Amino acid sequence: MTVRIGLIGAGGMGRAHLARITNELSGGKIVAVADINHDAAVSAAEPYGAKAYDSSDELINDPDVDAVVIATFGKVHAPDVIKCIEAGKYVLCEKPLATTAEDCIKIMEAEQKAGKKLVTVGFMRRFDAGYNEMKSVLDAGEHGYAMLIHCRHRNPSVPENYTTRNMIDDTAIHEIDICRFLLGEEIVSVRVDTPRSTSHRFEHLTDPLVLQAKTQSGVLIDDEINVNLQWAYSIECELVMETGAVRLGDQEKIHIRDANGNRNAMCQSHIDRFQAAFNAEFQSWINAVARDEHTGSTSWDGYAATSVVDAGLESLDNGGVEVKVTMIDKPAFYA
Ligand code: ISE
Repeated sequence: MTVRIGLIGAGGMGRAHLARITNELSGGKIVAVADINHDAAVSAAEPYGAKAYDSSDELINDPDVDAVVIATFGKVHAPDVIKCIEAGKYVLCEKPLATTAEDCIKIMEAEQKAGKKLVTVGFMRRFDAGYNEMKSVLDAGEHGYAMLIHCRHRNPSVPENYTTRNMIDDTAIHEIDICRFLLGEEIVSVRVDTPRSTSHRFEHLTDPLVLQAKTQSGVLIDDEINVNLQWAYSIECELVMETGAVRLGDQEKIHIRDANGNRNAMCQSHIDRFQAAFNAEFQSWINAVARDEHTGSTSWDGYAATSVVDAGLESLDNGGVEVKVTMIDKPAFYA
């Protein structure tokens, strides 16, 4: 079966997904694109012979659309995700699932009413080979249990409309999710510190930040969020167990050795660094939809990440105090 896919949101990320589904993956076909900017919808849809819609409602209700990818801004995700659920369609929604915990709860309620897991959140790192190997090493248990995770999330630069809050709700949200994935437990408290800022930032930013989080079993996570590095997109992660540590590779393809030293090229964007993970995520989703099954992170994962983000933002607003993460009990549906 070919899965007929509709995309909502024809920005850079959405277009990258259109290209991967068409050129790099199998089993999926782009049949419709919706964007409130009519010209953007038309120009994104045209190369794929897809229909262009100005409204997400039309796309979700189109009987030719089997499943939906949402790549709009986080603030407008919730109503579209709920409409997809009500239409009985699988939906892969870019992170964050929603920008408030209340909206994530509404999504979970709609999904439970539908009686079927239909929502996958675009936490693509769960499909990254390196993180999966790290998880296998931890789960094998040979080195004891996890005690610490050291993370670095470094972007070369960010646009002027990016805010200090985005360092948590748009950037660190990836570490929040991947640490939950690696450890298989929830984060219970968060604090955010503000070291000296780089001169390479827009004046309104406080950059870098350091987010520290504690999990149910007491694992301490530290995350350097540093978004005006200038020289690379660099993601690091080291998980420290009792008798060993496992570190994420740099994913370098080659090393050059010459009179200037031994070096490898650095990635410059998340699309570059996580290309293989995005492809694996989307291929897995297309295959699962064709089998009428769910894959990847759930609405619960989206809710948990947003709840931790909320605590992080509260800490940022209150001078770095430790803030408890408040969450509802996990519904059995997501066990
Ligand atoms: C962006 O939205 C992403 O998802 C990237 O993975 C992250 O590195 C970047 O900071 C975000 O703005």
